[in-house]
Amino acid sequence: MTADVIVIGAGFAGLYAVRRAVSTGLSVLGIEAAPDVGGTWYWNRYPGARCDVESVDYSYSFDEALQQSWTWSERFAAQPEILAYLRHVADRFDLRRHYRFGVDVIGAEFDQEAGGWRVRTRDISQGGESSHAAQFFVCATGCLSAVNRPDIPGADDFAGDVYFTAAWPREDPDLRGKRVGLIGTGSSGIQAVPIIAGQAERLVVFQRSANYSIPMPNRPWSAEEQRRIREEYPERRRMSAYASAGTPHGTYHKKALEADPDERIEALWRRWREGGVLFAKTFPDQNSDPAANDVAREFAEERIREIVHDPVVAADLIPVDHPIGTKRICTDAGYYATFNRDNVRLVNLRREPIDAIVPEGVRTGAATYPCDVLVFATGFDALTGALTRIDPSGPRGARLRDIWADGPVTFLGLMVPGLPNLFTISGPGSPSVLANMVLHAEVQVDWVIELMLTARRLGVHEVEPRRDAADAWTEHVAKAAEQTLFPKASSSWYLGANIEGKKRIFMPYAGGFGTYRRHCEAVADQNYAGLVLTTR
Ligand code: NA7
Repeated sequence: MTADVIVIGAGFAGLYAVRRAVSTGLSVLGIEAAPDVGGTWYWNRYPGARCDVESVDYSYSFDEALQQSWTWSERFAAQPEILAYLRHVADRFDLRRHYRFGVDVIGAEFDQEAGGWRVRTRDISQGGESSHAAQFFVCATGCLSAVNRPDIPGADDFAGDVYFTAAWPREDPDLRGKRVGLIGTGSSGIQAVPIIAGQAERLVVFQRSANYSIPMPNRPWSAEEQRRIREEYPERRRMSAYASAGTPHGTYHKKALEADPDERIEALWRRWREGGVLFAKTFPDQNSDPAANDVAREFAEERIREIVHDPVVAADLIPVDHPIGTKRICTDAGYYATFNRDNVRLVNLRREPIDAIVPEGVRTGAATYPCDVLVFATGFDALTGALTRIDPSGPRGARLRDIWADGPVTFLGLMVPGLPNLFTISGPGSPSVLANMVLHAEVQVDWVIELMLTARRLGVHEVEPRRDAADAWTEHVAKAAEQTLFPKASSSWYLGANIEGKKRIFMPYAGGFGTYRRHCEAVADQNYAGLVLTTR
């Protein structure tokens, strides 16, 4: 065996998995496609890239000394600062020495004779292939890492430069004086648009589905705030540990319609001004009661109409296919106001779909838009894509793609029946993108490493969820989604709707981070009920 554990990924989850495994005496091989640590925050370096969760929460909690060693400069950290933080963590715990960087995983098979996984890799720059073996295989491959490169006719014929927000060049391209076409209006497009509009000669934004976006009132932390943050960190983490989204924030103390109209509007204004994703959870019932949702939705739509001067453009920017917050709500720095600029134009692809990309630009049903540069902000094959692209196969020949042919089946979003000793950090069936991803990764990794240590202690070679236990969890995940309005977002990547041919199933666990954590604890407390532990 090359190591006890192979970990794929050097983002928040992968780095913590390596750190935790090493600290408990397990030997680890980390594999990462990028040349350095960072994961999502390595690749997504497009203009305006910023986390929509406050910096003080979107950071590791496992080590108080680490917490005290880092000072966030802004309320919402930009990509370079988050990447610098992850480099700091890698340096501090000397994690890079466990990794092979610049290496792509091309397949993984469970070898029952050897009692573990054989993971096949290709060196991205040299091209050589290798094979590595370990008893345990941790996929910390990220929810938003398999880039969606839409198959638009003529894409290869475009004469200008093409960039993907999710694989942005390390050297920022110079867009000054350029006519830029940007396709995609999710978080990435919405963050990039105001900045590109300020650089380019002209910007045409191609919108297939409008999204709700909340202004992000970002600002530097003052020295006094930074001091207080450090002092109050333990309390902040305590409040987050079992909270529904893994942050210390709650909702308004009354349901939307229990509050009188003035009170409602005041509560909404407060959240609007606080900014960021919290607006999606102003009222406790906003995500489950359509009438409560309408209150917040109408408030947000009024703001869009106030900001955007041209009423036709404003109407186009208002979503028509989902209750607010049921697709990932976006946060922006002047997105709507950008459409008041003379050099910016919105093209509604629902009215004039793209026919083709042509050498000189983008041709829709109504016109050809000349472009020197195309920016694809077209998102990801989210939640499952990074895993199904590896398509691990288990001891009885079961392949992940087959096991998940009708949608992801998991135990706690962490394990898959038929694939022993394999763990999917932030996998479908866990809260993942609905929660604070950093604390979520810590909870899952702690659980997984504890299971590995228990298996070692008991002389167990294989740990695998029973099919009925995985089915029961998957059903529980579906039921939790049914209690919410999430499944009503017909074009959401939460449901896989952005990828052609992908099964439409709401994938994250909507029961809340705290509830999820208690489920994980209960399974461990009941001697891993639901798992089969096999000794050879
Ligand atoms: P998203 O949110 O998936 O957004 C991708 C956008 O690209 C979205 O507007 C898509 O429209 C659009 N898209 C995708 N394919 C096409 C094609 N073929 N033609 C036109 N438009 C297309 O990805 P982001 O990177 O912005 O954000 C992902 C998450 O990262 C975000 O939610 C945060 O959690 C952080 P659609 O909606 O599918 O109609």
